[in-house]
Order: sequence, then structure tokens, then C-alpha cells
Amino acid sequence: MANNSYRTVYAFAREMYPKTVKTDIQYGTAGFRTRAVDLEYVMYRMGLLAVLRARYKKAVIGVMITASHNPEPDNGVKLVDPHGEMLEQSWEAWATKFANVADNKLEDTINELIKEYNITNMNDRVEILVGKDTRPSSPHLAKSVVDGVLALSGKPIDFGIVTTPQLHYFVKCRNTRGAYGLPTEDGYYKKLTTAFKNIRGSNFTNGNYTNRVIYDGANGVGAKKVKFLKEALQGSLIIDMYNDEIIGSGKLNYLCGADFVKSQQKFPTGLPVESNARCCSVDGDADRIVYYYLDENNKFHLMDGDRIATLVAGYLQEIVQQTGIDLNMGLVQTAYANGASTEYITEKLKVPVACVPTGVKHLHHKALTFDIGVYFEANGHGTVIFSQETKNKLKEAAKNNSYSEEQRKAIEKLQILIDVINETVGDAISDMLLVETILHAKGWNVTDWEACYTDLPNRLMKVTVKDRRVIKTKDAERICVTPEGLQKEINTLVSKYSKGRAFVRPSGTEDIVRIYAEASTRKETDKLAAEVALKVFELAGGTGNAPEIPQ
Ligand code: G16
Repeated sequence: MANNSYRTVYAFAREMYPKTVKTDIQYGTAGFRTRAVDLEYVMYRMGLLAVLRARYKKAVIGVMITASHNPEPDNGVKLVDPHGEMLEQSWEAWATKFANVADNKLEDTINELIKEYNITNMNDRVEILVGKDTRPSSPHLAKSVVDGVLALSGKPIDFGIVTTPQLHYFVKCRNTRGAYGLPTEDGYYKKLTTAFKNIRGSNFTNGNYTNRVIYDGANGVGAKKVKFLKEALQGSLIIDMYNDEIIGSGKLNYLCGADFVKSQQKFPTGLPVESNARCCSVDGDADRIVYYYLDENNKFHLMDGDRIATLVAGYLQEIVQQTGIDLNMGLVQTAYANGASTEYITEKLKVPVACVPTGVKHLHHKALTFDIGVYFEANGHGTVIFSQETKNKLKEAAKNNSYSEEQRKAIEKLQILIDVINETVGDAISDMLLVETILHAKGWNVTDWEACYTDLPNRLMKVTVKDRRVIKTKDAERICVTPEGLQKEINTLVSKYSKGRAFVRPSGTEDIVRIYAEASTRKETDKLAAEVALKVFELAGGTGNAPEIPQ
């Protein structure tokens, strides 16, 4: 197997990207995430893997450098598959193997993969699209990826600073030869905003809906990019932006951004306080969004991913009914979904709900089984997928005179709506445009939206343990299998509370165990969450201070 390009691989690995960390790392919920200083060799190896994946799939592959919601000293990397989706799970194991193998075993591992997948086109100059977020560590980590791509004679195409969903979109555009859209930033804004403006028409307001949103850019790429979006929107939506790294006062994701707002259930820093004003926050790489507002008494109200999911599913269901076409729609959630949202969707909207483990890759996969699959994590990460068959049906129906004028209008609306949506992955920018489109269509302000159902109070907590891998779960993470006895303790605690529910799981992006609890009152919820956290601390090897139980 040895040839010149191979020699480059090993020389690079030995001289420039030696493995500097002894402990193994895992391709987790969204790729590798750890301290940026520990990632150079991992990035280089992901460049190699991307080339092999591209040769195997005979397609363009993406590599995104970001740690999304994590704090600034961290960074991370994930691979994007040909349709713009997350890397196929069977290759995650290869990614983990590539990252952890000793320098002198890298050659064997590459050969093992080539043999396993019978990759014979090792001279193909495959294209690898590289994107990065705004972290100071991202440019030199991108260079490591590019070196990995070049070492195996691939062709790196650096897209510079882009949002994660933009890179996913570019990969799909490239592989569909432009059928999905133009693989450029301008192409992305144009596709989304043309559809948005088209549906909105010339009346920018409607009923209680006003076309202004206060936007928290988390001091990240989501702030940078919204400037271009605003231009393309031509006043159809007024986006008042805060927490961009130029005019903002703080650091990436610090006291702001979607993760902070959702997990702390607090108004972020840096935004003006305006009663009942519709606000939204995106995360560090703009793949998640949550909405919220402060009422007249400065009380914080959160409209998280569950709210977005119910809004979107409800609206799509209305339009689908108007089209008269038989399409099955389903909604995919995770265990974090608020019990009240699941009840509303199944009982009121009558849309079937599936529950899968955390991670958009799981939700996306399940959503593909429906004609129209809506998926959202409570943290605001989600999108809608329309099957090719659905798109074909709509196309045919649009030309079919047996549909009434009203039905054809609904069909046309649905077709345009598809172009507002980035189907490849959860996308904060596209999701914002979708939410704004629906609120506009319904003539709703943020309180009208909230009135659909009442969330059960819920609490997220984190516990640090010696090794989070001791926690193993099953049943879409709702049941804890190990450490032995923990689930029994959780059951006992939960049984004390009305509408009580709680679960624990190891994070795939941070070195912590996550705890979720809900119950009928805020006080009970906080107590239940702390009690479960304490049990995790006691039975799973907690470190630092034990969680305190509120009285
Ligand atoms: C990533 C994943 C999400 C997941 C989140 C938290 O989001 O893409 O699907 O919900 O991590 O995962 P965990 O609880 O395992 O840490 P992001 O926005 O950080 O890329």
C-alpha cells in the first residue's frame, strides 16, 4: 500500500501531528469535543478519515470545526455525510479508532479501513468541505484538517467561518449538483429568504404579529451571519441583534446563547429588557434556537424546542389537511421533551410521537421514516424533513386540475415552505424564519403562542463524576441500567411527586452527567432534580461538592 502520498501521511503524523494525549476520546453526541489544545492530531486524522469516507461514498464530505455550545477553551470536530446529515454511526467507531490509535499504528488502521470497505479508488481527488466557527483556536485546527486531507491527496475546500448548518447545506448542494441550492453563502441566504419573503407577501404584520425579533447571537458565528441575512430579508423581518462579538460585552456562549437560556431558564446578558418582546437566542455555531420573553412583571417565559416543534407540527398539519393529499406526519422528540408538550401533540394535534436518544443524528434518522418528519430536541435543535416521495406528490398535485383552487394554494404554500427549511440538520437561522412565518400566518404574538399549553416545570442539572461512562442507559435514555440500584432510587424519588419524572444520562459533549426532572410545581421540580443529582453523586462516583437539596 505504501506510495508517496502514504509516506506523506506518516511523515506528517510523526513530525507535525503526533498523538499528544494518552487517554482515549470518543466520537460522541456531535463528534469529538474537548480542550482545543488537545485536538490537533485528532483534526489531522479526521482530515484523513474524511478523504477515505469521500472515496468510499464517491461523494463530497464535510468537516466542521466547532464546539457549538461548549465554552471557548473547548473545540470539536464532526464529519458531514453526503446528504448533509451527520456521519453514519458505523463510521463513528472508525472515527474513534482513528483518533485513539498510536502514531505507529495509524498506517495499519488506514489499511484496515480500506480493506474493510474495499476502497479501490485511492487516487480520486475527492472534495472535502471545511468550515469553522469563530473560536480563536479554529483557524489552526482547520489547518490540521486540511493537512490531513492533503496528505491523502484529497482536495480541501475551505469555506472559512460558517454556521454548522450552512456547511451541512453546502455539502448537500454540492452532492446534488446544485439541485438543493447553490453551494455558497449567498445561495443559502437567497434560497431561505426568497421563500420567506414569498410566503410573507407585502403585509409584514398580521393580527397580533409584529415583524420584529430581538436576537441574541451568543457572540458567535450566528451573530456574524445574521448581518447578511438581514440584508437579504429587505425589511420583511426586523432583527435587532445583540451579543455579537463586536458590539457585545461578553465571550462566546457566556451568560448568553441558546444553551444558557434553556438550561438556566434565564434571560441572557446583553439584551434590552422590553415587556412581552419576542426574543430568541442561538448557540455558538447557530444550529439551535430558543425563544423567550419577559412579561410586565419581568417574569421569564421560555419557548424552547418543544414549543417550536408543536408550533411547526400544528401548522404543517393544518396545511397538509388543506392540500387534501394523504401524507403521514410524525414528530420525533427525546426524553427531555416536556411531558405537557408530548401530551399536547398526541392528544390535541393527534400527531404520532416517537422518542429516541439524545443527538440530532438519532432524531434525523427516525424522522426519515415519515412522509413529513418534524424533529426537535427541547434544547432547540431540530428541523423538518420531507421525503422525496412527498415532494414528488406535491409537484404532481400542483399540476393536477382535479384539486380545488384552495387545495392548490395550500400545495403551493407547502412547496415554498420547504425552501424556508434547511432539511439537512437543525438550523437556528432557518428555524427562526420558519417560526416567524408561522406566527405571521397565525397572527400570533409570543403570548398567543405560549397559550397553546402549559409546560410542566422542569429542571436540568449537571453532576461531575470520576468517569461518566459508568452511567449506562436504555429505552431512549429513560432508564438507567448502571450503576446498579440507581434507577430504583430514582423511581422511589419520582414516586413522591405529582407528575414527577426524572432521568439521568452521560453527556456526549461535556465531561458531566446530565439530570432532568419535571413535576407539577417549581418547588417540587427543583427538589426532585437535586435529590436525583445527589443519588448520582453518591452512586456514580461524584467529585467536588455534593449537590444540595433545597428546602
Ligand atoms: C449537540 C448535539 C445535540 C445534543 C447536544 C447536547 O448539540 O448536536 O443533539 O442535544 O449536543 O448533547 P449532550 O447532552 O450529549 O451533551 P450542539 O449544539 O452542542 O452541537
